[in-house]
Amino acid sequence: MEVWYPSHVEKAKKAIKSLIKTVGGVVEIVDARAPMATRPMDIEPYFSDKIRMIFLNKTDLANPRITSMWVESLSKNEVIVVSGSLKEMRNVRRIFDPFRRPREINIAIVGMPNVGKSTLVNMIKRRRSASIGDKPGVTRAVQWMRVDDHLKVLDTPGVTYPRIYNDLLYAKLGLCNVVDIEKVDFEALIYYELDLLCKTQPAVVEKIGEGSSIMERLENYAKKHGFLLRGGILDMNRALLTVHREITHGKFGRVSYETPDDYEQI
Ligand SMILES: Nc1nc2c(ncn2[C@@H]2O[C@H](COP(=O)(O)OP(=O)(O)O)[C@@H](O)[C@H]2O)c(=O)[nH]1
Ligand SMILES: [Mg+2]
Repeated sequence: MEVWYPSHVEKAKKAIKSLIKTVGGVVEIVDARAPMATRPMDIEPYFSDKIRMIFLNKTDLANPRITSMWVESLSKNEVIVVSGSLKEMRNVRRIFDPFRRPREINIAIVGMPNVGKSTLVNMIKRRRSASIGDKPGVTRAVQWMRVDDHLKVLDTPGVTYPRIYNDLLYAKLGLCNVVDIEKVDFEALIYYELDLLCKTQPAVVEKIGEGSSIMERLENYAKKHGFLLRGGILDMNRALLTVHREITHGKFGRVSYETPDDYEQI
């Protein structure tokens, strides 16, 4: 499997490295449906002297039982582990409670594409309308948002990119929308996704439609939805893309794509 976004990876890593220098704490946002696959592992060495939090976001889409397993298993290290759904959260500031110290602390948010970094930043911004610059009149690349008297958050989250080295990881990242479906061979990616679900979550695949194979199920799905091309041919691409969107947006239920046990066996 090819490395995805090869040039961005190094650039993003460099940017995060310098961003991290200015903070005392880091929130790593991951997707609760695949917390390990979406974890920004290769930049974690930069965080050794920081207060670290892993925030499992999008719990509204994940299997709650598996999310609890992940929180427990990730908490074994010296990391604060929190789970939740930014979409459903009322008081977003509470995410930062574990960082509170008597003196002021600055925090950076990092994570892979689409995990919810901007959502979190915007939620903080909405609470405190003005972001605060370093010094007035000085050109600055960095903006801080004050959460309260003791806590400031960097308003430019660090984007990290996965190094994709196998089909399984690629499928998980596709299912978490970390991989932009419009920038890749979506047909191949969605088949990897469905293959993963067939093996681990057959009940989800059954919801696509009747059939003894994925292809047959997709055909029935296309028929049921009237996805037809000129001449009455089934529009299978549209079926694939719609199924992908419905699965990843929770229309087929709350599904997790990996459990801690998948990793302990290695
Ligand atoms: N279902 C669900 N969607 C979320 C949640 N948090 C963010 N999203 C959605 O995920 C998508 C990506 O979020 P965004 O903040 O842009 O991610 P970023 O790329 O990390 O900045 C958006 O469509 C958000 O509305 C959540 O807790 N649950
Ligand atoms: Mg963003």
